[in-house]
Order: sequence, then C-alpha cells, then structure tokens
Amino acid sequence: MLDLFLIFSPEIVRVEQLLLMSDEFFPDIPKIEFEGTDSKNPLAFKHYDANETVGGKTMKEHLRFGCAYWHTMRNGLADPFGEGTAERPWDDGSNSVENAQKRVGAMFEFMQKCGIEYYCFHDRDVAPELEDLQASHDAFDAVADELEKAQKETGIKLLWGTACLFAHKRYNQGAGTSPYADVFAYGAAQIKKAIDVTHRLGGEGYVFWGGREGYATLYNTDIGRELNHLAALLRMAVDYKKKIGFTGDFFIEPKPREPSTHQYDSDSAACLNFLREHNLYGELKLNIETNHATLAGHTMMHELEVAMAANALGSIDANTGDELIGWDTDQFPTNIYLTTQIMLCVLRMGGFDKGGLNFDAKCRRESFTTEDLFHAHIGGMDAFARGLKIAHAILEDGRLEDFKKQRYSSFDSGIGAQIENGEVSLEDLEAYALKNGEPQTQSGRQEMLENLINDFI
Ligand code: XLS
Ligand code: NI
Ligand code: NI
Repeated sequence: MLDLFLIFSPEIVRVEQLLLMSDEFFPDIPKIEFEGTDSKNPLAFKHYDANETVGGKTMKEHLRFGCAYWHTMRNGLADPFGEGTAERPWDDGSNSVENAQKRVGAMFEFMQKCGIEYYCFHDRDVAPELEDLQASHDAFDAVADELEKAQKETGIKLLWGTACLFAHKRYNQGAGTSPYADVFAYGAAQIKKAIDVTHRLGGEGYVFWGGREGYATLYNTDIGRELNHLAALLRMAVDYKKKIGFTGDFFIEPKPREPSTHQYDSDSAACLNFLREHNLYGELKLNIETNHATLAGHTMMHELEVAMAANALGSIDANTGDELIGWDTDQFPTNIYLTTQIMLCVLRMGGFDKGGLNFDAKCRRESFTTEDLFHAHIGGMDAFARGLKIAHAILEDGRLEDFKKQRYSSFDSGIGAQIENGEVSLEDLEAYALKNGEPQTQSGRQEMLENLINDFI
C-alpha cells in the first residue's frame, strides 16, 4: 500500500525527474556512488556519502561543494611553457554562443554525475566576450537562459557568480584601479551585468577577485587614489545589490600577487583593513582560497582564523598549491591535515551560511582526459568528507577546545575580566603588578596538541 502510494505520489515523480541525467558528454562514466573504504573502484567515493549525517547535518549540507566553471569547462591546461592539453570533445573551440550553450550541458552532466550541487562562474567563462559590450551582454543572457533551464532540470544551484576583470587586454593595468576612467566604467558595467545574471539565477553569493587590482611598479602608481577608486566601485556594487534586492552575500577574495606584483587584497588582514577603512565592513565577507593563503606566506588556517575573528568568513575556494613550485597551481585538495583544519574552522563557525567549498582547482597538464576531471573532484570530495568527520570527532571529544578555553581562563574573572571589559587603566595595572609580583605561565603544549590531532587522523 505504502509502496503504491510512493510510486504514484507526484512528489516522487518530480524527484525521479530530477535524477534524470544526460549521458551525452561523459558516456563512459557512470554516476559516482559511495562504495565505502573497502572499494577499489577509482570512480567511487570511499568517504563522501552525501546523505550520511555528521553531527545533525548531512555531509552535503555541511560541505556545499561547488564546481568552478572556469577550470572544469574552460581550462585547456596550458602553462607558461606549453599549449593546452585538455581533451574536451564537446567543445568546438569557437567563441560562438552555440558552443557556450552546448557547454552548459557538459557542465551539468558532470556535476550531476559527481553529485555536486553548486557551481561558480565568471561572466566570460560561461559566455563569450564579443565585439562590443552590448553583444557580450546579449550573449551572456542567451547562455543564462540555458543555465536557468539546466538549474531547473537538475536542482543544481549557483553558489556565486563574478565578472572577469583581468583577462581582456583593456584591463592590463587593472579595472577598478585602472588609471583610465573609461576602463573603470567598463569594468563597472561588467560587474552590474554579472550581478544581474547572478541575481536572476538565484546565486547565493557574488565574488570580487581583483586579479589586476594592484600594481606592477610603484614608479607609475598612486596607491591612495587607486584604493579610493576600488572602494568606490565596491560601494556602487553594494548600493546596486540593495537596489535590485539581491539577497546573496558579497565576498572579496584575497590573493597577494600573480598576475600583479602586488594585489591590494593581499590577505585576510589586508582585506579587512581595506573594508573597515572604506566603511564597507559588514557589506562584504571573505572568500578564502588555500593557494592564495600560501602565496601570502600564511597557512589556510591562519587566513580562516583571521577572517573568523572579524566575523567575516563567507566562503572557501578549496584547492591547494605545490609547495615546491610556488605559483597559484590550483591543485585539488587531497591533504587530510589541510581539510581537517579547514573543517575545524567551518564547524566552529557553525557552518556555512551562503558560502561553500568551491573547487577552484584544475587537473595537472599531464592529466588531460575527461576521466581525470572525475578523479580530481572525487579526491577533493573524499578528502573533505574525511576532514569533516575528523574535525567533528575532535570537537566532540572536546579536549582541544577545552585546552584553548582553559588557556585564556585568567581573563574570565578578576583582573582579566576587568581588562577585557575596559574597566582598568595603566595606573591600575601598575598597582596590580607591583602587588602581585612575577606572573606565572603554563606550557602551551604544542606537541601534545599535535599528537592529539594525530590520534584522530
Ligand atoms: C584566481 C582566483 C579566481 C577567483 C575568481 O586566482 O582564484 O579564480 O576565484 O575570480
Ligand atoms: Ni579563487
Ligand atoms: Ni586562485
């Protein structure tokens, strides 16, 4: 009886439709399933089980994986020494709107087969830049029609959109920080359109990454003026967002350099300072990328903690760099310590709100087949599933958090609480120190805590 009801329930029919998947672009690859740690199947998840519950939420609710259009669909895998190698048989290599529309099918089939529920794009990844701005706007709209259709058919959602203000030659000296007002205006127009399309597609967020918002030499650069211009651009975007009722979050993505010599949004601290100085704090959160953190000379955990301390961690570009090469190599994250540290931060924050884990990552130039795209994403998803489970277990255990809490407990009462509450002056503290003599400290126990983490890995 129950079974019959299920079969004929209109809701179930709808769910079945959602699961319908094209097989046109990756005919040799089945839907990637969770097979558990005993499986030897490279095209299966060993750890990521989308609907498994960890601490009251499913894995997919915790992790909110996103697929990057620019890497998965558009990166030919060229490097500074050689042309692209990637095999993408559906792509005719042309700049036509039809080719761009066809690509949408490949992207969505790929995401469905991986079980990835979000994606991210730049305007120029999804649609071509054509002979003038109006033609480019129109092309963007025509591809957005296809994206909207594909979202409806698959239930896949847009995590964030953005505008590419770094690839075209007009942006050779920046967009918001270009010394040319007409370039600034063109960039602003691209941002407006990209926010419109992101809004139309129900995006959860919108990212600002200023790849060329920095300088190559200070001999020709007025830093103060450029920073004021960048702030003006972001202020206009915030005003526009409110005007059209876009309720997604705005994120700014730190990176210290490359392609510029110095990028103004160099790390979390620099971004936060910039936002505060220009009265934009609270309007934008941060989208933090692992490879950018390491290029800035920080760990990812450092960047996340700095953002969290300012209540400004929004989203994550989940990748990793090659420590020996030192470029933004955008590799897929497979290091369990890294994913554990990231998930410790995310869980301590109480989870993502509108952000997620966007795989801003590409296959190696040597890994040029379509199958490699699957191995790459499977590896990243499994690594984060393990990071999630380990981080959750560490927090449940409580010893790490208790240690940290205990370490600051002298500020919970007495003179410490008075310091935190702003109730004492330097004179008061001099009197206190004279009276109480030499202060005592306790071991920071770094090695013990590192051992504790290892017990869970
Ligand atoms: C490049 C950035 C870029 C942003 C989006 O290094 O990571 O991909 O995420 O513009
Ligand atoms: Ni990124
Ligand atoms: Ni990057």
